[in-house]
Amino acid sequence: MLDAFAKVVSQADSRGEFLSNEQLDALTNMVKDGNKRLDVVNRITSNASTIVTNAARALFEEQPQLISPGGNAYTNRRMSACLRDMEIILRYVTYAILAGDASVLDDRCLNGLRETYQALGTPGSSVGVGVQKMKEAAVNIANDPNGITKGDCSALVSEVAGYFDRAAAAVA
Ligand code: PEB
Repeated sequence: MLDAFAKVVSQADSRGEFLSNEQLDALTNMVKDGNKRLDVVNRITSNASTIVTNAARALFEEQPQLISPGGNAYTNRRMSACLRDMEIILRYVTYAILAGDASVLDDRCLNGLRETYQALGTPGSSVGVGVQKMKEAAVNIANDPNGITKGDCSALVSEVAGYFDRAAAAVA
């Protein structure tokens, strides 16, 4: 598992080079915007159950076959497995946001997930739709101007969106 700092160290070391100015500049910017990053993680984390529940509800509204008899989220057992999966994915996305690097999400969550869903007969594309819905909610929460000093969060928000897109693409 890497974070943005460990990543540049490993890249530089594999070439036996000192850190480049570009690498140091990028990390300096990351440190400067560190409070924004922690705020976004905090906001998503504190709203995790709402994000998961609303995304699942919207998914089942669009794809009611999932909760009809024989559907992949029919029965309490499958429904709770489904909500749990969405929560796991959201949790790893928050780790990636904090680390500023996708490797924790890739290595501990997404690696092999597509094959797991294929083996279970769970429609990965539907999981992908659920993840996209969590993305919309998380981005709205991150961009909410209430209760914070206003600033430019566009780069951070597109990084956040990118982790959700990565998760959705890994299973769809
Ligand atoms: C991945 N999901 C399920 C299983 C596993 C995962 C390993 C099988 C074992 C179990 O049931 O617990 N586990 C999960 C994950 C990690 C992990 C992400 C990452 C570290 O360790 N059903 C739907 C929706 C979707 C869904 C499309 C959006 O209709 C999910 C939610 N996942 C779902 C369901 C099951 C499952 C298991 C229904 C149960 C499948 C079954 O037993 O029939």
